[in-house]
Amino acid sequence: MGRGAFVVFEGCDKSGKSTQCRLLVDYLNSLGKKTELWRFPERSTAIGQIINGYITKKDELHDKAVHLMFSANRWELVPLIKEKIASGVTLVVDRYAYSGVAFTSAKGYDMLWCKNCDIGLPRPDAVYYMNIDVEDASVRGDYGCERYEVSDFQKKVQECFQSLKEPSWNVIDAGESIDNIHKILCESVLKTLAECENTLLSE
Ligand code: 2DT
Ligand code: MG
Repeated sequence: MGRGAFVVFEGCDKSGKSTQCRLLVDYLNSLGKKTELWRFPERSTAIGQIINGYITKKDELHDKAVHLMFSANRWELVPLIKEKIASGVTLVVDRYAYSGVAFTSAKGYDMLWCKNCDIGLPRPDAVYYMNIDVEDASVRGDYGCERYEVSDFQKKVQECFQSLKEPSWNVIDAGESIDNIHKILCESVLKTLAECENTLLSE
């Protein structure tokens, strides 16, 4: 049996990442492909709880300190990521290091500094960038409850994502219907699964 795939979704808040991740995970499991839904920040760990306090505006932290916390939250789960993928489980991950860099550099910090602590993390086999107009996103759901959920800041985050974007990213028009996006993603992810089965996870 080949390894699982490491699939990451990125984008601004309310771009539909979580909805599409859930649909995709259900679809892959329905085909008998063992798949788990993950997210970063993973708020259940000790580090994740500190991050949660910050995100929910309960606690204040220095921007650089919280940036390193977000990164540490990924690093603490690297052994489990590797173990799952080696055992044939596909991980569909709602946000990863690109969010880390985009959100902190949107505050005005140097992008290279932001990237440094994530160097060496497992590299996703596929990145889906949910591209949405920030104004359209702002009228979706309960936008506005957590830190960062303000249009002006999201616009900066969007710009930072644009400068982080690599040629290999799959840019998805997140203004499309849920069904259409889901269909596009299913087809694309099945290809990724087949392609990475006999390759190694890279850094
Ligand atoms: P959710 O909206 O996905 O719950 O995330 N964030 C996320 C960072 O600032 N740095 C990171 O490394 C990650 C993974 C994005 C909560 C917020 O946390 C931000 C939104
Ligand atoms: Mg959010």
